[in-house]
Amino acid sequence: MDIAKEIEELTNQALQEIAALGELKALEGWRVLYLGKKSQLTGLLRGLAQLPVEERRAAGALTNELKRLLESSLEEKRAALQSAQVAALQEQGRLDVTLPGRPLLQGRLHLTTQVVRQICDIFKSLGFQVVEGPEVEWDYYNFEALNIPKDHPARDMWDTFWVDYTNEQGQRPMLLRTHTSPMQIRVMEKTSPPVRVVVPGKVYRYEATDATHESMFYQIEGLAVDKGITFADLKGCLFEFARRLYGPDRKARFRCDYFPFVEPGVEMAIDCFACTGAGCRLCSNTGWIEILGAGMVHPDVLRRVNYDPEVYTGFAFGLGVERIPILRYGIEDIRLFYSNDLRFLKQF
Ligand code: YSA
Repeated sequence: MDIAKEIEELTNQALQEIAALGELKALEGWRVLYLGKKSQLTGLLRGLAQLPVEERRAAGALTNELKRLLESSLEEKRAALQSAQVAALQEQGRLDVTLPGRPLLQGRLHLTTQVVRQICDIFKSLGFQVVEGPEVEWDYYNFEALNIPKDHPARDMWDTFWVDYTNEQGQRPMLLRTHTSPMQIRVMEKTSPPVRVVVPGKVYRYEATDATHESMFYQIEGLAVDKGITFADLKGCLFEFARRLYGPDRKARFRCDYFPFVEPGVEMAIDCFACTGAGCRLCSNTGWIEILGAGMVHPDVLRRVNYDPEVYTGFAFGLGVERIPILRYGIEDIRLFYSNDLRFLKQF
């Protein structure tokens, strides 16, 4: 049959049928029949390639026009049937368009992410850059380069998940990083001073969990190295950080502490939120809550990354992230953070 004739007949037939349809379900049948993969229209489109060149252009234009017509008729009919359906439901009183819609569940940032961002923003405003590093780490970066050689008693401070790593050269000790401090070495190896970075990330400890200890938690490391950095800069920077995080009314203090990669080392504490220094269960009756470890970068650590300790000095610190919201909101168990209980997570 002449293709123009065939298209004309098909158009008339399709339009007559669609005009007679009264239900959305039947409309789907019409769509399959006239626009589906096995429809006459699809056959016509496929057949175009076999037509002689002189006929192909005109036949192609007619077939595409038919396709557009069928598609627009389908959309128009669908809209008309849908409004008729709504009107009928309203008529019967089964559709109350004044009812409020069902709210869509909205996701939110995890509490830890919120706090990490807040802390990083404070340090960014103090001139620090945010960088990240690997969670599976070499023994060298996690311990050796930080003045903690094998059999050093300080290794007991960080119970470790070891990972066996073997290649053609043999076995090399790998681990899940126990703190973010290895990034101090990685950053200094790659950068010349001045350095000012903070490093947020997960760390892992092979220890029993309890209300204040998780085997996976977050730390934020800080490192600043330059000419003429002194302990006063460390104190000024961290006290300013505490002031911005907790407000001007909180007190902060430093006390001596030991970490093999700093000299001198300190712990920083702030006065207890719950008792404002008087002593309570939360602060074990001390009136103070430790939030981070810090110190002046040890000269041997600087030498190991080819920084001359006669020219450059620096400070570093590492804080436990969960401890900040635990104290702020009085959260009683750190294990709530990562047990995926929406009743807990939705509160923040
Ligand atoms: C010290 C000096 C520096 O120059 C730089 C960094 C540091 C910190 C050191 N790398 C470190 O990890 N010290 S720490 O073992 O005392 O941990 C730091 C903080 O992590 C603690 O103050 C505590 O808030 C948190 N933390 C430790 N073990 C934890 C934990 N949080 C949850 N669960 C655990 N199991």
